[in-house]
Amino acid sequence: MEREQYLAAIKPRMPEKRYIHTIGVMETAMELAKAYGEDERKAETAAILHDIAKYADIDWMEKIVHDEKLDQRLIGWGSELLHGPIGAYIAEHEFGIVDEDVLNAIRFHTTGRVGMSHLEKILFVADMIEPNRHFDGVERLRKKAQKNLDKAVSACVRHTLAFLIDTKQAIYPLSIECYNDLMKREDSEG
Ligand code: DGI
Ligand code: FE
Ligand code: FE
Repeated sequence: MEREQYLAAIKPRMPEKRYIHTIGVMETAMELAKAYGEDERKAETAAILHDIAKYADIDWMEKIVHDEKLDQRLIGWGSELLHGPIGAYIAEHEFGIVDEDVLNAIRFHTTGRVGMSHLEKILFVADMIEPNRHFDGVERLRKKAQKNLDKAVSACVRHTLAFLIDTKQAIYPLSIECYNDLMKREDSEG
């Protein structure tokens, strides 16, 4: 499918604001893909579809977690944690995406995971720094993303975890595993 077809397909499934965010993620992910030698079409597809499940019915999403034997730890966390894995499910089953890297980028875009691929890192960072994001520290993250993708991922993960702790929210196991993995890597690099 071409960009315009994907965009037309996602538009009715989300509020205007989320659609504008998605366009921002698409543009940012494609810039990062170009800068870091990743496939721009893959970045484009993953970015357009990344939040497609954000407004899906929670009971329906939990039923898919059950029926498709996805990570059962997802049950009870709500749409913030479900929309990545279910987005990957929709990308595969409704849009016919077969590229595992594209599906994983969508699947893990909220939490990250241990051993993220290049494309996964690009979508993860683009989601956080796209031009419509406005929060304290976003400029610093944007600068990091231009210099070093791994450092940008690490800074984004730390920013999200600090926010969750500050706002007294539970941290999903994958998010912690991702953080630990990144800190161990940075430690061994000195
Ligand atoms: O879907 P977006 O808003 O574009 O961004 P996202 O998918 O990265 O994150 C969605 C929300 O999920 C965001 O408010 C932060 C939150 N989140 C990320 N990791 C965790 C989390 N929430 C909880 N409770 N636990 C996590 O580990
Ligand atoms: Fe998301
Ligand atoms: Fe997003």
